[in-house]
Amino acid sequence: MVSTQIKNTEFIKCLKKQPTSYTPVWLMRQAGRYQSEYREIRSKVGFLELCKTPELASEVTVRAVEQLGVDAAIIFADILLPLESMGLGLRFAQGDGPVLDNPIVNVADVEALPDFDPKDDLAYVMLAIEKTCKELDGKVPLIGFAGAPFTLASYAIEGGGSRNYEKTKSLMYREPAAWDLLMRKLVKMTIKYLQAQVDAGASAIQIFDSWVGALSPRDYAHYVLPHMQDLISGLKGRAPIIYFGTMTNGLLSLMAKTDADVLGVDWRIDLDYAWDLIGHDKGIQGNLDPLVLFAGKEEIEKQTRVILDQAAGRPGHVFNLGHGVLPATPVENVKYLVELVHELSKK
Ligand code: 1CP
Repeated sequence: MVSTQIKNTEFIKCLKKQPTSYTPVWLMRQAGRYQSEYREIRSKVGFLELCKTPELASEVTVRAVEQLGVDAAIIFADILLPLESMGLGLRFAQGDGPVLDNPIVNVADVEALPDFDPKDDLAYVMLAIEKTCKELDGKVPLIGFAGAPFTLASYAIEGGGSRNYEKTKSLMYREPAAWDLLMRKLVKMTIKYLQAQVDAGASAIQIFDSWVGALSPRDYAHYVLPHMQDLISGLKGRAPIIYFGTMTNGLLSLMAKTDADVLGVDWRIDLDYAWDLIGHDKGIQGNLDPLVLFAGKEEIEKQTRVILDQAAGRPGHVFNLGHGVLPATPVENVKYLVELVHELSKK
């Protein structure tokens, strides 16, 4: 347990919808391939080895904060790590996405999933968090994270990334009892995992439901929302919670029925309209298109101003991209964006 006093509390205040002196900003995938220092480390160690070596995971986490001047760090890890502990056989194939060699196929596979304790099996994540908090010395708060049950299930069932989620939705529709059991097992594991991250020093939590936008609102309401409500209420009070998804325009008013403090939205919706749908009792995070960082400075400024104008200086807006920084993004544009948000939003 690390109890260093956090110096820059703007991000945490914002998550609690308290007034801040400027709009806090951090970026999903702020540590990654777009940085030459990251590519240098990755030329020597594999991605999983990087995640499992607390010194290195901590180094890339802290470097992103120092390089960009963002208001929060996010621990370098991956949402898929718990699936390895569940025996699904995670690997990252060169140039391709993740592969799970033993995907879930049927009810028996769901029943056989081990009831592991993330505190032990994923101890390397907690060690990386402790080390990172020490390194940061309270400079900015650290975000802990996990995948949401639907997004995790999609990898566990498809055996990797997917376009149409055929196997995932087939199991959901055809084996509702197995689906329900899988969701409940993932919720139970994720509550323990995120609690362990908070105990290790994380000051906030983000739950990534990157692919939940593949569902219709009625299927989300029926097959996923009750589990998200259990997950988030199981964590409530431990640390502020951000619930993020993409392509969620039709789901936002349902996602708002969870106890999340803040919803993360992508760029496919105007921020002011999204906030109306969510309700102003919650905060909002987003929502610049990551591709805008491939544009010139003028365009970046124009689009950043639009988002800040739409947020209208209300407490509870965390500036972020609508999804992660892409590997080919120019580093100088990422730095420029952070400076710009700070400068334009200063009160
Ligand atoms: O070096 C490399 O090539 C690895 C690329 C990479 C990185 C940098 C992967 C593989 N994961 C990560 C780190 C990561 N993943 C972080 C670090 C913290 C930070 O943001 O700086 C986080 C929060 C994640 C979370 C994650 N992993 C998500 C949710 C966010 C999102 O992008 O939607 C998902 C879907 C994953 C799965 C995953 N891991 C890696 C890849 C390439 C993918 C996506 C594959 C796919 O499209 O299905």
